[in-house]
Amino acid sequence: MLTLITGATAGIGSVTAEVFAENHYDVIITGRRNERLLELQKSLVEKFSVNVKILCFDIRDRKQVEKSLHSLTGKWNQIDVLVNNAGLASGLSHIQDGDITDWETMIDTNIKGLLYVTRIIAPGMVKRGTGHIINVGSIAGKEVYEKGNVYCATKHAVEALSKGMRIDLLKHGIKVTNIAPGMVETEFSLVRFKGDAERAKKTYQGLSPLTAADVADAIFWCATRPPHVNINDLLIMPAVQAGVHHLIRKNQD
Ligand code: NDP
Ligand code: 8X3
Repeated sequence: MLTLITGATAGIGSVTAEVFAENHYDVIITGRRNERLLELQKSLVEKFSVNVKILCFDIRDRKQVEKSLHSLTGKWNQIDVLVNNAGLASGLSHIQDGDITDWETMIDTNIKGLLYVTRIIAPGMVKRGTGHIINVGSIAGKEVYEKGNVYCATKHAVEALSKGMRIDLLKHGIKVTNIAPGMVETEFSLVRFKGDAERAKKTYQGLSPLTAADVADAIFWCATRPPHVNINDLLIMPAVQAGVHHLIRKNQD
């Protein structure tokens, strides 16, 4: 069995690659940071004796995505599970103050990048009449919060695309799952706040957020249901979070 995971250089994607490898799947890992991909490849091969292929590309760049994914041949081109995980939030601003470059980065990564990858991988699944696409959405795809405007819009788009893909691919025997996590402690906030570690740390202070391992576990569980079962949509939250507006911190009333 073979799984392709986008955004495997950090956080949810990195641990997801590990969980699939631990369960004897070969994996294709992608991201822009080649050194991290090399480190992960080495560790997965040593620990689990699986085959690991690296594809280093910027998911926003359609030509790079096409060149990388079209380089897959033979058994590497028979992808059973595609985990569309690469994504980010960039900035946190009221709409009237938003940085248009941030908006474009989020739209290009979270929506267009996911589409570029899917457009190349889905036809092979259709041809083989089997496959599973797992899109990493978010609670931000179900609710909207102050200053989250464009990030939330991209994750609403992921949710709509998951629904659309599921309908279009139904007759081809391909499963489509939308995974929607609440707060997960990864590099997400460091990226959102552009390297401001103090601000990123504050996001998780006084609470137990989800870990990347919690989400990876949920992704793997969805991918391993019996053939007649599909998990359409899985909302996974830290126990201290009821929604984007309801979060209990230890130092709060
Ligand atoms: P991380 O920042 O830890 O990981 C993000 C991954 O996405 C990295 O591997 C990064 O790789 C990759 N990525 C980002 N931009 C690009 C790009 N232009 N080209 C290729 N790869 C890219 O964050 P998370 O693990 O938390 O995020 C993973 C997914 O989970 C995202 O879609 C996020 O929106 C979603 N999510 C996160 C939540 C959270 O609270 N953390 C909650 C709900 C959903 P590299 O930089 O090497 O390119
Ligand atoms: C990430 C979760 O609530 O920070 O998708 O938007 S949130």
